[in-house]
Amino acid sequence: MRIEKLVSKLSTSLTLLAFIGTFTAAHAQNAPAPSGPIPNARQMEWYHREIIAFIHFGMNTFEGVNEGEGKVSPALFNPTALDCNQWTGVLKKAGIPCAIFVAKHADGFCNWPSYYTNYSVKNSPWKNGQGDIVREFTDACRAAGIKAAVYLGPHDRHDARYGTPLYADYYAGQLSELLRNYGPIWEIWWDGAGADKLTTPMYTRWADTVRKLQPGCVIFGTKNSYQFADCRWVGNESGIAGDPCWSTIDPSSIREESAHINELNKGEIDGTAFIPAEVDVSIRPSWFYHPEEDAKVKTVAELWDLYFNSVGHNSVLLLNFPPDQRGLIPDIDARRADSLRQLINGTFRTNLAAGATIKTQHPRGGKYAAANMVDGLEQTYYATTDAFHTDTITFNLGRAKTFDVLMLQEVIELGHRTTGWSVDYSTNGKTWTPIPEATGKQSIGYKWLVRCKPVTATKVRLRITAGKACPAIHTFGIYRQPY
Ligand code: IPT
Repeated sequence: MRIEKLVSKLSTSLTLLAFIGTFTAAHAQNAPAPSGPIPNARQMEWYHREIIAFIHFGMNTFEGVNEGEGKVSPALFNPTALDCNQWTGVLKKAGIPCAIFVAKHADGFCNWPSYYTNYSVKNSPWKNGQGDIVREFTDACRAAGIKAAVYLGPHDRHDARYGTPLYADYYAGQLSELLRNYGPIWEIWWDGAGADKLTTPMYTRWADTVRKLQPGCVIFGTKNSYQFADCRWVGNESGIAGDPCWSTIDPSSIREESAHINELNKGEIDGTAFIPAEVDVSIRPSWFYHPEEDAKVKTVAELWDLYFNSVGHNSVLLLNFPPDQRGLIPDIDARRADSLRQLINGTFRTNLAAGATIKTQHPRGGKYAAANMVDGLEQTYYATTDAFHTDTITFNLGRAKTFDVLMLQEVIELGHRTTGWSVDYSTNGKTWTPIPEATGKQSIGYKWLVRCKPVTATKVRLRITAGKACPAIHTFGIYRQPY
């Protein structure tokens, strides 16, 4: 009797298990399959930063140049009021979640007391040679909840080992110092500038060091470090990612950089690797601080343009804030960063499409509901059935609404899917007018933003084409800029 009961219980459990198994499989089966190259976990974390601060500070700040030769004495290096907490205060207020500090630029001067060279802060008058800016920077970042990252210039004009096999040891030693002793480092920057004597075998060794010591560290790779790049250069230093801007690219375009500036800028739809663009640009004309540029700090309108041309083009904005000779980010730069944040938050606070009644042509059904596009949630999305690579999605706004910004996000974890899209609007629900700025677009990726002349509409319609796989849309948003 007892055994019978047990057997019956067991068989019920087995049936239940089998049911759960079938259900899970059916559910998983229903999820759109990834298409083409897809991002890794580091790249997904990187995308979510949206803006990263670049901090160029070093001997160049005191020499008054941008590309020092590494010949001046460390005696010249003497910030009078250096305060990394001031930097992180500025960044935190501006909502910038990650900062890349230039530990060593091409002049070879090290902002930390490296064991491997005398050309560093340890031979400067600053703090009587007892200081370590990488320490102060990483401590300040930790205290402010900002992700610390470093630029360790591969090119080195000071060190005699540059261009010899010994340089590989030198650089590996410095990399270990930076990646072992300062807590989590979220990105390492391998500038391609002047890096022509650096070979892929060298980078292979250094990349091993990075992966071993800091598995979550994003690598900005250029030229011969192409195989290790999590993100690529965008082909200019003026803050402009292409339209379209695919995250996919042929890695050889990164290796042979100068002949492929256009590919770096726009990506390649059929590229074999997933290496999105990081858009490096300075808030001032130069990378390093020069007093004569105090009147040339980018205006809020210019920063707003940069935001749309980088974050709004499926890329991450790497915006440089160079501290001055005191070792502080000037007030004017801080105020501009602040205004940019206010503009971003003010614009994207309310999605005017939230609550819309949505009609689509080829809904996949199940948990891939159309309403997911306007729910503001990270995990949910809309997809069509696998059989259809096009859709027309109509958002009935319920009443006339005015907007001048559009946002689209696709599920980039599943690869680039959308290859064409346009947005139209209607005021009577019957006839449609194209929004010129949002017509004939191509890529979406993690995020695509468009500004347009103000549009007042009761309905908005997204027409979408996907090349190789059904579209999977995470967000559709319409917004009004706050002025
Ligand atoms: C340019 C490098 O060639 C490229 O690899 C990348 O590192 C880029 O800088 C970063 O801005 S050189 C520059 C003078 C255009």
